Amino acid sequence: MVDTTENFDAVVVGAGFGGMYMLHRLRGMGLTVRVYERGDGVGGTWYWNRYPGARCDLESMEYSYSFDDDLQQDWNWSEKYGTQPELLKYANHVADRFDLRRDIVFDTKVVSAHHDPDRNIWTLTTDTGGTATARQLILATGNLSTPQLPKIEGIANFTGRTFHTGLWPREGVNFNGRRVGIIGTGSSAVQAIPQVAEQALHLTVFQRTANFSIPAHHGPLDAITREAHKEKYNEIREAAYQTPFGIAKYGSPTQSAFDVSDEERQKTYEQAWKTGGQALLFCYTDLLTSRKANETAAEFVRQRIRETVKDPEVAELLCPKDHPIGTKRLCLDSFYFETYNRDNVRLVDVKETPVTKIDKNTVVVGDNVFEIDDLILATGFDAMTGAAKDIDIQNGTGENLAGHWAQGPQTYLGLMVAGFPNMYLITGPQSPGVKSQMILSIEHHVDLIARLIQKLHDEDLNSVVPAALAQDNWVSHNNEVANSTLYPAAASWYMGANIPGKPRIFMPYVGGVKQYRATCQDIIENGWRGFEFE
Ligand code: N01
Repeated sequence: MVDTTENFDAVVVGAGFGGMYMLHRLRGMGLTVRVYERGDGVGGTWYWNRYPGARCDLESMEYSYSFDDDLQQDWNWSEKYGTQPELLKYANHVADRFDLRRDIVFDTKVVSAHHDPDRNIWTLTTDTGGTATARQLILATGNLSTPQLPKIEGIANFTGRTFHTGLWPREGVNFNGRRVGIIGTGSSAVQAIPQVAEQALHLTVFQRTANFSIPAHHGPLDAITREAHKEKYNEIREAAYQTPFGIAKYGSPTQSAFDVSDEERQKTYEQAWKTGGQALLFCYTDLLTSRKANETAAEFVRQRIRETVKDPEVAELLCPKDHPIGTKRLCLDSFYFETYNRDNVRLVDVKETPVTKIDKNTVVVGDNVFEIDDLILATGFDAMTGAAKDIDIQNGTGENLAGHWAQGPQTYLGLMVAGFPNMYLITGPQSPGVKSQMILSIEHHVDLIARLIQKLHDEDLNSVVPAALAQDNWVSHNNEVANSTLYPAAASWYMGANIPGKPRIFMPYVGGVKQYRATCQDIIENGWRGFEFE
């Protein structure tokens, strides 16, 4: 039989923003690289999440690549927050500009990756029957890329159309004249609901947990603002590295919510509300560490909800009361709460009585039956670990990644996993990734991975792997940092709480981008402390 195995220096799984830049970077080092992508195009999150209203919750001038100055100078964002179509256009522009597609195999899912410790080689198989080997394996599989479909009795018998926000049809969906039901009120739903309500005959929103949301105050990006930003682009990027979340616009606050009078605090929140976006969370130092401080911001937002929503009962249902503000991803919206004033929108609380079953064309909640034509599942993702665990990753010495992570993810710096040599994660669990400007964190990890691989090459080394102790210490540190904040108080996807049976461990690193980068730098200056080279 002819061996059709293809051999590369490195294989990258995923052609989102992480995989694309990794490919570019490794190619620049003279390596042969193969990227596998399950979609038929680049863009990752922005390829899959095409639901109406999908846009980034970070401003486009910041949420973009910084690695190439010509790219950031040439590209013109047209809106304050990048829309999904514009972000996808940008991803395609980058792919064309750097001629990335010739090394990407689309429509192909990596099924397994097995390491051979004797040859120090990874062998990958794909769902199209392909096999490839590589010394280096990079998982650029994304943090929110494994859609979570709720296990509701009878859901398979639904006779209408069903859509998950993270698997939205490329051709779009027309809801004209349709009775639509949407399950979920997270960031995706908060963006989709106002748009679907505009089109549909009727929209029923099934809400389990009310969510905090802040107006985005979205709008066009004028040329003067854009050019002024571009003039200072490098300065602004540098400033972002010194902030908690890698966003130049949101520096570290300097005072406690109780260092100021009630009136002053109210004024500050009002200003943040007018600014929109995540600004509110950056008003005071203790909003994410003190329940009492947090409550001042939470109550401010609840008051805005009560002012906006005309029906007091509906308003009260929409007021989040079971988690501190910011401990679930703070949503950004355009007229979300206003949408509940429409005659064709109904809010159904499914906290006390969950969705009991779905049958033919109905959603049943206890004794209440709701007739719908279309069902939107805005039910989120098996976040941070789902995509990597979906691949059968074996290290050749008796361990697989899913088993290694059975009690929750364990990594060193969110970058590598003990026992899995030459396998790298881009913005993996226990890195700032999802708690930062993602592209900034992606670029940081890609650069670290490139430096590690370069070191192997320069020093004629076979492999790198984190020491088990270094990993244990990092995991403990991650947990300590998280436990010193309010984040674990919410049943969020950060905690794995949205997936039945998933271990409840706070997954992202919340010590901040500035601290994380300083730690990485210190590790490098100390001979890549915690990494073992062979
Ligand atoms: O998913 P989610 P998402 N019955 O997990 C509910 C990023 N993002 O796709 O909270 C009833 O947040 C669930 O209820 P509960 C962003 O980081 C960014 O909206 O578990 N309800 C929740 O309301 C975001 O955080 C952008 O009680 C059920 C919802 O479904 C992340 O992606 C835009 C249920 C899931 O919310 C994920 O957001 C979009 C059930 N059986 C997304 N199962 C921007 O950049 C689940 N739910 C703006």
